[in-house]
Amino acid sequence: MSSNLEGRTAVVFGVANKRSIAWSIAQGLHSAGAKLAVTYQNERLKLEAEDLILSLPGAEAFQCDVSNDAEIDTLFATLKQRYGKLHALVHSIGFAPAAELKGDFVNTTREGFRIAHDISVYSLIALARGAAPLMEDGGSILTLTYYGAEKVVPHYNVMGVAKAALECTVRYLAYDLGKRRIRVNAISAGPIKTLAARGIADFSDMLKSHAERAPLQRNVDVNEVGATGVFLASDASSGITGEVIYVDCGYNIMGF
Ligand code: NAD
Ligand code: 0WE
Repeated sequence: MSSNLEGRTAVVFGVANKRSIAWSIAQGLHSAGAKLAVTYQNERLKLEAEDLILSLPGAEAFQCDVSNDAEIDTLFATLKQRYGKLHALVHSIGFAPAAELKGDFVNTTREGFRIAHDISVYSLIALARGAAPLMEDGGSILTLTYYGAEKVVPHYNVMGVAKAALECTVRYLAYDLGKRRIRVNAISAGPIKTLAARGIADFSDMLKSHAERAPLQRNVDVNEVGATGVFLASDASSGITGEVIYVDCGYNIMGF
């Protein structure tokens, strides 16, 4: 088998279970021939995540809570020791306290705002800084965003503000890291029923109206996001950096 990521090493953050967008990207990278390191957040998710990760031949599992600088440092020291070089990094992490995704945006708390930005935005900067020295041959960093960064999606609230900051962070990192031949991009995915979407009131109604409005008249499949992740990690996208690529069945182009 010869694929476009043969001889490359990638680290993927954000696998919680088999529905995770990170899992779909990890599977895609693995099929394309990449050697994989996959991380999960904590002990609570370990059992389920490790089972999945270790089912990919050659893949290794590591724990890393991105709110903790020491865990990030330890992880990259381990990756350097284990793999030497890194070619791609996937950041598929977002979090705000559940209470912030209910009720009115005007009631966003200082702590809710801080946590959402720390976990969903600052972590990309910290991970990029950790990965860059290992990307000696250049590399590709990608993250996941959502349309609520640009237009109001009721109840997305502080996550919308955090995703706007994330998209801007992608541009600033792309500028900084461009001279080291490291590209940084975001995929703006349409709504997908993952763990992060569970418990969101009216998510099913949202999926329905999304499918009605989108030019392709359906919702996005998680594996379409996975395939775009493989594209952005590979040399096929060598001229693209600082960009937000929509994988949303065209939803974002509609005015009415
Ligand atoms: P998911 O719940 O499977 O993934 C979110 C991941 O974030 C989990 O693996 C969780 O463990 C991880 N995480 C949270 N806090 C962390 C921390 N402190 N340290 C390390 N990891 C932490 O859900 P998903 O839908 O696959 O979400 C992945 C990304 O995709 C998120 O950035 C989300 O905002 C984005 N996204 C999701 C959708 C959707 O509709 N599901 C649409 C567009 C963008
Ligand atoms: O980015 C997301 C989800 C982000 C998310 C989800 C949760 C649920 C559990 C962040 N933090 C938490 N915290 C929790 O405690 N999406 C793009 C999916 C999503 O979430 C929404 C959406 C969509 C779409 C919330 C409200 C409205 C729409």
